[in-house]
Amino acid sequence: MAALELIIGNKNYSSWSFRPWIAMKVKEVEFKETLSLFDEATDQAHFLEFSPTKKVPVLKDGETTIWESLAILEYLADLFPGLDFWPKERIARAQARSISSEMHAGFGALRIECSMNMRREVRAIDVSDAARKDVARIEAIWQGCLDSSGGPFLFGDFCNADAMFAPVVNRLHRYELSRADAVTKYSEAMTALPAWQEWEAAGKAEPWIVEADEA
Ligand SMILES: N[C@@H](CCC(=O)N[C@@H](CS)C(=O)NCC(=O)O)C(=O)O
Repeated sequence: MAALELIIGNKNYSSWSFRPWIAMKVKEVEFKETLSLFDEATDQAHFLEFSPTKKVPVLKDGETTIWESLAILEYLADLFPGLDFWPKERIARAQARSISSEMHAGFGALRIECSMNMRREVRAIDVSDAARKDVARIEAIWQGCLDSSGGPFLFGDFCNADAMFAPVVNRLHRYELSRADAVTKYSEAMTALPAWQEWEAAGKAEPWIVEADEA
């Protein structure tokens, strides 16, 4: 098997990069990590050298390029069927895919107003009604999943759905957006992961400031 390479942006802000990265770490998949930094001056023109959309993350498997975080997670599930990137059980798997698609396509207000920011001080900001609705929907998803599975992750063991929601744990905490029980419990499980802690420590140590992501 060719070596896998995951190309990501920085760790402090790049929430889409974080998703496949944490899934691969938790599932102990070996990969080469390549950081390709954002460059506001050129609008990331250099991303076009490896990414058809000029966005990160990108997974390279030999000559093959896979882009879009959710497609990367699907590819990993195909590549490593024994690692349960999706839940084993068919209905749970369908639900995990439903909420992952919802995350991939939605929650725009929350994502735009409250960028993932690993080193941000914990401080509330004024957010729109749309962002509040996003938070309420996330609380309901997490509560429903934890009730059904018994936790500690959305479908019991960590799976791709958890990878898709991982950056939201940072947002709800850093912008003081929720006090729901499900959020507290789920955030405890997520932030206890060595993979989470590795990413967060690396993000905090980065020197780069992206003004647009500093709410
Ligand atoms: N839908 C894409 C979103 C990727 C995305 O927006 N990535 C950001 C970084 S987190 C990016 O590369 N931005 C650079 C740009 O838009 O120029 C995915 O799921 O991978």
